[in-house]
Order: sequence, then structure tokens, then C-alpha cells
Amino acid sequence: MTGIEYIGPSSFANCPKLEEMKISRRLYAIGDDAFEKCKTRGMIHYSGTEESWKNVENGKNNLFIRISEFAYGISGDTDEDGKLGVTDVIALQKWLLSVPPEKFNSDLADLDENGVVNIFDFVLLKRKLLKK
Ligand SMILES: [Ca+2]
Ligand SMILES: [Ca+2]
Repeated sequence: MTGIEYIGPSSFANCPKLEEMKISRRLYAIGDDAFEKCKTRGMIHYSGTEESWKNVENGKNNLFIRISEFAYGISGDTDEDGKLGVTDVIALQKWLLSVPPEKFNSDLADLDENGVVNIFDFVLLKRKLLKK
């Protein structure tokens, strides 16, 4: 689901076995009844932070979203290993030099959240690591 900005009404209405889902930080809204009949407690991997999730508009009858467990991303965790470290700096550096890193989450690499990954995000990431 990388890059999806909107989950339309009834999108997953007939997926009662839906258990795990990846949602991009770019998502801004979920339509009504998008998860109708999804009554299991799922696991949602959201590539944004807990803060950015609060800005996503959730429609009516989306019980699945309310009861599911969430795994949030950490801003700056470019290699998606769940923690901030020097490997994130290396991955971002490779990305900026057009050397494809093994794993790269461009949402989490966009530290200043301006929609592009560039040298300013790299500077912010290094600062963030130095503060730890
Ligand atoms: Ca990491
Ligand atoms: Ca940026």
C-alpha cells in the first residue's frame, strides 16, 4: 500500500480475513465502511509516526482501524529496522548518492516532512542522532 493517499469507501469491505496491512504516511483519509465485515483485530504497519496518524481522517464503521494494533514508524529510521542508528545515516547517504540501499523507507527519510528526500533531511538525521 505504499503511496496510497486515500482508502475509498468499502475498499476492503469483503475481506473478513484481513489481518495485516501496510499504510503509507501519505494517507490522509479513509472512507466510510472501508473495512465493513473486517471484524478481526489486525496489525497495521503505518509508515508515519503516531503524531501523523492523528491527522488521518477515519470514516464511519471502520471498526477494524479502531481495534487493530498499530506499529508506527520512527522518523529517521530510513532502513526500517525499528531503531535509529548509524545504519540509517548510511542508507540515506547511499540514497542521496543514487546507490540503492538494501532497504529504504522514503517516508521515514523525509524528516522535515516536506515531501522530498534531500540533503536537508540528511542534516536533520545526523543532528537527531547526535542528540541521543
Ligand atoms: Ca534504523
Ligand atoms: Ca524532506
